[in-house]
Amino acid sequence: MPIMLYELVGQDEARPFSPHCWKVAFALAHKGLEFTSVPTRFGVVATIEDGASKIVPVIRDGDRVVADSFQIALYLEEAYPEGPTLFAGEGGKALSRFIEKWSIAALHTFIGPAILVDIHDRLDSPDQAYFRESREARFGCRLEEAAHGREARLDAFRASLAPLRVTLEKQPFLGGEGPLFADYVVAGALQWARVISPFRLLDDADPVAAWFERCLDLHGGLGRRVQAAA
Ligand SMILES: N[C@@H](CCC(=O)N[C@@H](CS)C(=O)NCC(=O)O)C(=O)O
Repeated sequence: MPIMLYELVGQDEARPFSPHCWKVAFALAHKGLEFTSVPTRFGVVATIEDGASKIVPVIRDGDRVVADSFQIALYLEEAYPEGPTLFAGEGGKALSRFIEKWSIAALHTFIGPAILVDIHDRLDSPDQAYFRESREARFGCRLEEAAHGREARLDAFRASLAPLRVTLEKQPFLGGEGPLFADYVVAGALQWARVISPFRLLDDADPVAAWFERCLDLHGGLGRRVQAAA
């Protein structure tokens, strides 16, 4: 039986948008594993798999239920050693942790506020109320205020991607010649915005944009199965 991946969706079940769920979808495909996406709305996240987790992604693989994108990647690496590696060894696991933290600090802190209203508008109405209340409490302001001025902050965001840019000018993937989980961590953040928001994060001429396009091409174009939000 294919692995089940609980993925966050809004009004359109065919458009999973969570960055962390995308990391796992890419990781499953990287390992050559079939999976079934289980569209999951905010309102039911806490009830899936008898309340196994308050957040998604969650996977069920036979008897095993695993939550959290990084834990899932570690699980896949251990359970499916015959598939292509996600980490290229213990050092790669530690370095991927750094990339995860950097991605949260450099990408999520800009992308999250910038696309809050776009996410809200694409949720179904019970989820919209939950999302507004929980995110306004988290950000300490209205969703609209958190997103306000995103165009003015865009140049600084693009400049902050310099470590990624100079690396990807020298090699096709963060993993080197081919992708590793570190690529999916960063690509998941960019895919979050691509799927849920018409706000364009990257300049087309940026080597980061070229790398992201390569990531979208991987695994039979998995990332392109969902078109960019219009
Ligand atoms: N560290 C976790 C973070 C997962 C996470 O934040 N998931 C969000 C969606 S992107 C969630 O499920 N939120 C539920 C909620 O806000 O109620 C991971 O890497 O999987």
